[in-house]
Amino acid sequence: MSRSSSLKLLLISTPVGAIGSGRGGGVELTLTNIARSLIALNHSVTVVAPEGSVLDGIPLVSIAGNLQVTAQSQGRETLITLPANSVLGNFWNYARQVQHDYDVLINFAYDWLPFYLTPFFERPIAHLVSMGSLTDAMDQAIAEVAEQFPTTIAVHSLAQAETFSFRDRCFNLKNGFDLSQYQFNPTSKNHLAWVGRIAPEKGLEDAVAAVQKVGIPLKIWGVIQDESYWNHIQTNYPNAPIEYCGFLSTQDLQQALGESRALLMTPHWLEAFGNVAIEALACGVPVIAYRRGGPAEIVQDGKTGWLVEPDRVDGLAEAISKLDQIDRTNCRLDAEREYSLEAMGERLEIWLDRIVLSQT
Ligand code: HBI
Repeated sequence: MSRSSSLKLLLISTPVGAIGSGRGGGVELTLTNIARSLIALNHSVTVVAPEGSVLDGIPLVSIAGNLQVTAQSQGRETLITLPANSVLGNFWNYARQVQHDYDVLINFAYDWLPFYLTPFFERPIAHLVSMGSLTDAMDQAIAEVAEQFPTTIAVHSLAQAETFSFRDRCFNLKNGFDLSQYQFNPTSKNHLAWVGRIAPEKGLEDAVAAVQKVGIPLKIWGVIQDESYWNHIQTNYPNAPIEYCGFLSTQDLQQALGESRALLMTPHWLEAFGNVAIEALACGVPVIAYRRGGPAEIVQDGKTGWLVEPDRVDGLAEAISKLDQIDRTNCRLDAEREYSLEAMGERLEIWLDRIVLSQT
């Protein structure tokens, strides 16, 4: 039975950065796309986010307070911490007061507080978990919610779910994008692309080693998050045909990315999803990725790109030599079939239906 009525939804954002600042990372784009997808399905959406957030045309409640430290920079034994006057605490104090104006609250923070508070709220809280397992304290907080409210946890990939003990209670939402913002480019110039935070876990040095081997230029876009890592690459590969092209807006990035022969994805950590893989496919750009994490579930080997054994630079080089076998039209079609706002909207309806029905 599918629910025909529209829902009143309160989306509570990540506390690590204002939406539009870039400090929130992938979840800024994810929250915006989920909000747009839900509005297109005639639900009523309000977003709670740190002051300074920008969200065109979507009702926004800006909350003051001190930002949270990012979780991925910490070890498994990391203690749960909150700054004084935490924006996270202020988010959930507000949510507690207004909860009866909504049918479902959706949490986007990878932080202890919203999970701990879930049983104390009278309205259901759905949680979109944005990363794989990182710390013991967070694993326990999420597992307790998964135990007590088994329909409420969503993830971006099966590989991400696999990192948790409650893997069978994760709903695979994947992700979804406004594909009208990405122009299909049937042809390419003679260069490859790498896009992401320039930091060790992203494995840029493998892509550089591969293009040094095959002699095809590599254009690099993204924030230089780890300066010493970037310097290490330039020192170790002085003759590699690489060019750093800065950090671009979505509009400019998709224009530049679309001219590439392929996107190389070389993560050394488990990417929960890999948003940039969809952005490439939407422009008709094949993806060559390590068979690891979210990208391994996105790339259709031999059809929309090539999957390579993890950390094998020779495998990357071999995949690059086989790019002519990939039809760029298939890349765009796959993005439209599986990763459009409409396709994600269908998955959102299933997730929310189960939560609402389990309330009755
Ligand atoms: N760290 N503490 C914390 N809370 C978050 O919500 C969070 C984070 N680190 C990264 C992050 N969210 C987003 O960039 C995800 O898209 C990965």
